[in-house]
Amino acid sequence: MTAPFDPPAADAIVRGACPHDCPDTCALLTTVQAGVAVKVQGNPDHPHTSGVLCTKVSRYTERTYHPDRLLQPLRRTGPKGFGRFEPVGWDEALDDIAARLAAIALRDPEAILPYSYAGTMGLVQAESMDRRFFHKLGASLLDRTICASAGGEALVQTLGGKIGMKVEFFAESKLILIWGSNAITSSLHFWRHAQEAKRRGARLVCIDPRRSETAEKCHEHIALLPGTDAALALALMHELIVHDWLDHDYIARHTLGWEALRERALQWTPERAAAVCGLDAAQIRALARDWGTLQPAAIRLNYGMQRTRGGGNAVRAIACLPALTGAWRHRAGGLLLSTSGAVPACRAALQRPDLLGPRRPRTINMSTIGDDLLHDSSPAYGPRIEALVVYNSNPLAVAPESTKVARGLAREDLFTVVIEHFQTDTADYADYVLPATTQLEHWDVHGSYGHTDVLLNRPAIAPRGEARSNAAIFRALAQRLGFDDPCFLDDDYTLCRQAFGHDAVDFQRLLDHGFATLPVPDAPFAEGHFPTPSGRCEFYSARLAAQGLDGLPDHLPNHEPAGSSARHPLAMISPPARSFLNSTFANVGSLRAAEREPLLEIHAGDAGARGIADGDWVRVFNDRGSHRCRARVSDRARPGVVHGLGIWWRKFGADGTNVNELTSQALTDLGRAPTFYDCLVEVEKGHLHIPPAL
Ligand SMILES: Nc1nc2c(c(=O)[nH]1)N[C@H]1C(S)=C(S)[C@@H](COP(=O)(O)OP(=O)(O)OC[C@H]3O[C@@H](n4cnc5c(=O)[nH]c(N)nc54)[C@H](O)[C@@H]3O)O[C@H]1N2
Ligand SMILES: Nc1nc2c(c(=O)[nH]1)N[C@H]1C(S)=C(S)[C@@H](COP(=O)(O)OP(=O)(O)OC[C@H]3O[C@@H](n4cnc5c(=O)[nH]c(N)nc54)[C@H](O)[C@@H]3O)O[C@H]1N2
Ligand code: SF4
Ligand SMILES: [Mo]
Repeated sequence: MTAPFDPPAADAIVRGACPHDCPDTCALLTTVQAGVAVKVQGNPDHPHTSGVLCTKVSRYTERTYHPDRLLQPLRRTGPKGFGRFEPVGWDEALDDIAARLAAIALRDPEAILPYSYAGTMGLVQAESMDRRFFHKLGASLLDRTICASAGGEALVQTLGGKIGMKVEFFAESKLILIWGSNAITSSLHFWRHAQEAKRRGARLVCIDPRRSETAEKCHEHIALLPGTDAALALALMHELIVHDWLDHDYIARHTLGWEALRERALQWTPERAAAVCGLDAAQIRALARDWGTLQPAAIRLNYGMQRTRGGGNAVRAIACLPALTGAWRHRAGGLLLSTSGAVPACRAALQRPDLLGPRRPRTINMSTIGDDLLHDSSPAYGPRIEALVVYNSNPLAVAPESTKVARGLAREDLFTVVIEHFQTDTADYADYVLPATTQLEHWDVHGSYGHTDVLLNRPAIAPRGEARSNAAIFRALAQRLGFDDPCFLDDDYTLCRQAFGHDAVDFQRLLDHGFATLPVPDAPFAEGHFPTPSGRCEFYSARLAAQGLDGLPDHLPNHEPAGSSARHPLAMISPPARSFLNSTFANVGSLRAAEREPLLEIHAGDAGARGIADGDWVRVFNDRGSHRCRARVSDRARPGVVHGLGIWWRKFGADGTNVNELTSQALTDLGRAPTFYDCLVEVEKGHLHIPPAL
């Protein structure tokens, strides 16, 4: 089926969806004049968006018409990493890429690795034709763990799925714990509901090592040490038990493993947790009293707190709290980490894993791409990676331990294709760079992980230059490799129509309005009905126990616990800078100007002890690497913890690095996820270097 129409010929306002990896998934309205997008705004008809976009996406035309947009295919002419390329025609590029991939596939298709994440979250441009292509090829599979899999796995084990409160009902809560999330930065529309609750008298508490923009606007800030959240949650349970702030009826009817959890929690006095978390026991007691006595009480948990070794266990422990007090009985009570489980996506139809046939390729974890690119062939490992096809991601900037990623990408025997909007750090290492369309130029459909609507994105303008959509590029490669299954002919619009079950989403409604609301209950667990094997909130997980893991949540100390190394005494976390979205937008002038330069926030005591003054250049280092940036002496940092705000492109950094030079490839307890915020460093005053690019 072909698209009912192309981008509008006349002036128009076109409905779309924000493609970015952000829980808010806003509905967009793009104003087009004479084929040019002149303005991108929030759709006022979409309740979650309410006509409001974040600063980043309000500047979307600046990104789309950026003078550095990639507009034609490029072939490398200089050494890898130097970013020297020449233009080449699409046919020539695609023919050569297809021939190179075919030759490798003939020897062993598992030597080919796709590498993608959520540059766009659209179901079509992120996980449809690309997956069909790699399934048919028999390439290695990619374990997409870089963001959310520790918390996601924990939620599935405890509640049974990635479901939770509806975000709009936070406005009715009386107590909101914002736990491991800088909501003002990363989920603005949730924050609007929290503000509404505050106006109605709710108490807001932020649990975060950093005094973030959000923490300073809450009634209370609990600045625990990174990776100690499970200890805090267990001590809260201790207090709920001791004071009998429990909903015994809810516990008896809707939970599993209460006696065992009770015994575990009773070992966690506030004093014990306070010592682990670097807090006052009184602060923990007061928080427990709030949670035990105020209703409706809600937790906005977010992914920031699961990026340490015990991140999965921490989410398990926190996810037990609403069941203990019966918070789920209210629609304004409970917990929200992700709503993605409610999206009725037909992934098998889009991705066609059946194209693998009987083959079962190995799976490579994207979070250890540094090690994997340097791994030799072996019977246990399989073949050395010979070809890497990167799209919707910038691994050199965002994956941990970037020295290794850079060494891997620099391998002369690695064939690398990068499909991108811009010449990113990763693209500098490509053999071919292919220009991709942006959200204003292609069709797509979107679910959300922060609300329960689905959205359609129509193209507002024609593709700029010679850009093609991801799906179109993989269609063209499939054709060259002779993949003749009819599914390789599906165009982008047809893929949109295949994305949702017809019963679940009325596609005509999406065409007419741009969004549709899913039929999800207001209070999902008011009467239990958890989608776990037992139908209960599983404090104790037999599934985890069967894997040889602890069936109960516990505090697992960091791989690199604060205070455990004399050489690297400071714990570093690297949460996002407000004006960037991961590494996206780091090259948009106005947004980069707002962030100015890579920064390290450091407490006055830690700075003073090292002779560092505000604004000094510093070197942050550990055994994995070294990164130069500007010190900001600030009470946003607590003693012993520093913050390297991310994620800058390395090439904009003072010495061609970013914070991921320091982070490690060690993984979390559950979900095989990275531990970006479990990282010890030392900081010294830097003497040299005037940054060239600033
Ligand atoms: N502007 C902007 N918005 C974004 C993004 C962005 O890069 N920029 N990224 C998007 C993406 S990909 C994601 S996954 C989401 C992430 O969104 P969230 O999961 O809400 O996380 P962040 O806003 O990154 O905030 C994480 C917070 O966790 C804190 N933190 C660090 N370690 C710990 C810890 O051990 N315990 C606790 N309790 N807190 C800790 C950090 O200081 C930080 O304030 O945001 C999305 N939205
Ligand atoms: N130190 C540290 N590292 C982190 C984090 C952290 O907090 N600290 N956060 C982690 C998290 S939560 C995440 S989700 C990852 C994010 O990692 P990535 O998913 O790699 O995110 P981005 O850096 O935004 O890179 C996305 C790229 O996709 C491109 N893109 C966008 N749309 C399209 C399209 O339609 N087609 C193609 N071909 N390309 C497109 C963009 O131009 C951009 O360069 O980073 C992780 N890395
Ligand atoms: S990045 Fe998030 S807040 Fe900004 S427009 Fe997109 S969905 Fe909305
Ligand atoms: Mo993420």
